[in-house]
This record gives sequence, C-alpha cells and structure tokens, in this order.
Amino acid sequence: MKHNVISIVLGGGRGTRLFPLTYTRSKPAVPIAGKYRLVDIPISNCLNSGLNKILVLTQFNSASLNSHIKNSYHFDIFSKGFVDILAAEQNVENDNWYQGTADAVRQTMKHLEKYDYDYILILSGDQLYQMDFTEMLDFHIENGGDVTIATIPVNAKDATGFGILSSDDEGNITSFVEKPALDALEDLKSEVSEENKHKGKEYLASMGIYIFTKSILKKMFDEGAGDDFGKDIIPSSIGKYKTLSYQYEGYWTDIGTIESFYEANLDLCQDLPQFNLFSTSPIYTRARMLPPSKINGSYVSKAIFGDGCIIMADKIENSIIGNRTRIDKGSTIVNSYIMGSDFYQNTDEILKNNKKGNPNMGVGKYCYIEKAILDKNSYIGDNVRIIGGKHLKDGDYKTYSVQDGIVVVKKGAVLPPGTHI
Ligand code: ADQ
Ligand code: ADP
Repeated sequence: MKHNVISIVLGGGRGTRLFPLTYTRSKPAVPIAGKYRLVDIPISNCLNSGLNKILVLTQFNSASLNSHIKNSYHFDIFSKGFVDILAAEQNVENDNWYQGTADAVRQTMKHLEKYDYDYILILSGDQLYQMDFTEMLDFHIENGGDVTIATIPVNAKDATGFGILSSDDEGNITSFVEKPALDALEDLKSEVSEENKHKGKEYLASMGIYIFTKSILKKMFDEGAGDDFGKDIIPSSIGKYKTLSYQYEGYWTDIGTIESFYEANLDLCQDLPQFNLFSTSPIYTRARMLPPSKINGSYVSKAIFGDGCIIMADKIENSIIGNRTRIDKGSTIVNSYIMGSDFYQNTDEILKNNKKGNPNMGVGKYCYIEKAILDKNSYIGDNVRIIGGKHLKDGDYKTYSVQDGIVVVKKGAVLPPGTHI
C-alpha cells in the first residue's frame, strides 16, 4: 500500500433534507441506482484508490446501515483491511452525541489509537463522484500540506450552498467562507479555466473531502478548534497550518436533498451519464444471489434495472427500477425511481390479493407513474396515477410526501386501487 491512511466517512446527521427516505434508515443506507446504497460510493472510491481501512461514523437509524456493511464488505485476513461502523456513543466523559462533523471525528480519535496511520482522509456520505484519492494524497505529501481540501469550480447559484475559498498560485488557501450570502460572492471569485469561466463556474467550492496529517488534526483538537469542519476547523487552519486546495475537474455532485438525489439518479439513465457505472473501477455493494430480471411485452427506453425484477409494464422510460421490483400489465413509468423490494411475495399471496382487489408489493395494473420516487416495499394498487410536477404543493402526507414537485411514496406504503396524486 502506497499511503498509510485511515478513511473516515461522515455517515450523516439526522438527514432531514432527505426525509422521508431517511425516516427509518441513516443517510448512507439510502438506496441509489437500483442496487447500491449511498455509502457504497465513498467506500468504493477508497477501495479503488487502494485504501482499505475505513470507518463509517453514524448516529441515527444505524440498523439498516449495519446490515448492509456487514453483508457487503469482507476482507481476507491478510489484507488487514476493514469497513467498520462507529455509532455515536455516550461515555463517562461525554454524554453528548456528535455536535457536528469535526466533533464526530474528535470523538472517534480514541478508537484510532490502535491503528498505524499517517494521514486521515475525511469523506462525506452523500456525494456521487469517482475520484482517485492517491493523486490527492500525493499532492498533499509533495506540497508539504498539513490540511488539503478537494475543491471544484461552481457557479454563483450553487456557491451559496458550499464552503467557498480562494487560493494563491501555489494552491495555498488564503480565505474560506462557509456558505456565503449571494451578495458576498463578488470578492470570492477564483482563477479558473476558460471552460469553467464560460460556464460561469468562477467560485472554488470545498467538496467536503479533507486530508489531514495525523499530528495536525490531533493538535487542532487539543487546541479546542470547534465542532464543524466547514464552520470552524478549516477557517481556523488558514494562515496557521499549510492548508492546500486540490482542484478536481471530474463529475461530482452533492446528493443531500430529494431534488438532487432524484436528478443524480435519473442522470444515470442518459446515453452518456456524467457518473459512469460501467467503469473499470467498480462500485462495490452487497453481492445478492438474485435471478436476472425478466421483462415481458414492455417498451423500454433509457431505463436501468436492478436484479430479480419481474416487469410486465406497457412502458418504462427514463427510470430506474430497483432490485425485485414487480410491475404489472398496462402500467407506465416515466421519469421515476422505483427502489424495489426487500423480499418476494409468494404466488399464493399475490393471487389471493388479486382476488380480493388488494394491492401487491410493487406496481399494479394500468398505473401511470411520473416524476416519483417509490421507496422500498411499497404496494401500489391497480389504476393508481401519480403525476409529480410543480402543480403539486410541497407537503408531508400519510403515505407520501412532495418536495420540489417530486412525489416520494414512503417505504412500505399501501396506495389503494384508483389513488390519484
Ligand atoms: P454540508 O454538506 O452542509 O457542507 P454537513 O451538513 O456538515 O456539511 O455534512 C457533511 C457530511 O457529514 C455529510 O455527509 C453529513 O451527512 C455528515 N454529517 C453531518 N453531521 C454529522 C454528524 N453529526 N455525524 C456524522 N456525520 C455527519 C460541507 C462543508 C462545506 C462543503 C460541503 C460539500 O461544510 O464547506 O462545501 O460539505 O458538500
Ligand atoms: P437488500 O437486497 O435491499 O439488501 P435484503 O434481502 O437484505 O435486502 O432484505 C432487507 C430486509 O428485508 C432484511 O432485513 C430482511 O430480513 C427483510 N426481509 C427479507 N425477507 C422478508 C420477508 N419475507 N418479510 C419481511 N421482511 C423480509
């Protein structure tokens, strides 16, 4: 192994911006792309970069995350690799839960003592990107960095949602403002390539990906630097420690909201998506012994299918259909993400429900579903119409919620036949 690194994935606070997908599961356990979970992205980036000592920090609803990690990531005993979850814990010295991202890492430091490492790589659990961290580590080491932040050019609209920084010619960060107001942006413009300038991407945003030299992070915590990387640690490190910007040019997106989550998923259905699932650097996930998907009589275009689906729909367009999804005859699915099911109903149960007119798991007959996310194990009755869009008012209802016009049907929800949303 080239670098001696511990990687820490910030597994998420309460994840309220992703409600209702995060009612019962932590953010890293949210299913993406029909067969993966969010946490598979940072973990796969680490493994593809040759980094195999990985900790995932979490504090909410960790059961589903635990089972995913336990069932997905196995290392042979000679590799000394691991992916472990550290859930926030109370102890005699501290009865508070994590107070912020840096506090989560601070409280984890005592668990790191047993490992041999020189650098800590800190990653977010809610981003879609493919990045070789060895290049960033080389940059950190070659330039004598104490702290290195991965950065990416963004436009003014997006800049207000990120940490925005300026750097000198050698990549030293000279200023950093966490989530600046729109009217404060003018002073924060950076030198970027002509291509980025043309796209209006003149601000350098922190990607929330940090490398710390071990001794420096310890020192900062001893000095009492605050609880949050963006608000406290990074601003206080500028001018005091060698704080570098490592500019990244590839595709990267933050998927912290329903709208960005929906768009990032549906982008995967395009001819040439910005995120390449079919890359030589695989996205690792749980190996399931599922049968291939079966499709019968459907018109299908720009669609991604997970494993073990049974599809009899009329039409599926620009949509992701997750593992074990069953869609009955005459139904149309457009611009939607159906997460699939955790198990199959047996045929007797399906026939019994059909006789009584009760919905089965999956999508029933003659449904029309557009601009929606169906969380796992939902029961959509026959003749249900869901049409998302700006005409719908945002809100939270018993079986579904609406955010930015996107209808999210809750996990396990039952929509009786004929429901219209
Ligand atoms: P945000 O994404 O707003 O900005 P934050 O909410 O602190 O930052 O979350 C960062 C990551 O840590 C997320 O994956 C989140 O789920 C996780 N997280 C949050 N609180 C946590 C906790 N208590 N325990 C464990 N994990 C937790 C940050 C930076 C910006 C930068 C953006 C890039 O502060 O400067 O531009 O990331 O996305
Ligand atoms: P995934 O493929 O999404 O990882 P799993 O196959 O692990 O899903 O199943 C997810 C959850 O569903 C597990 O907790 C499993 O115990 C549960 N599950 C599996 N079969 C059934 C069933 N027949 N009824 C209820 N829950 C089930």
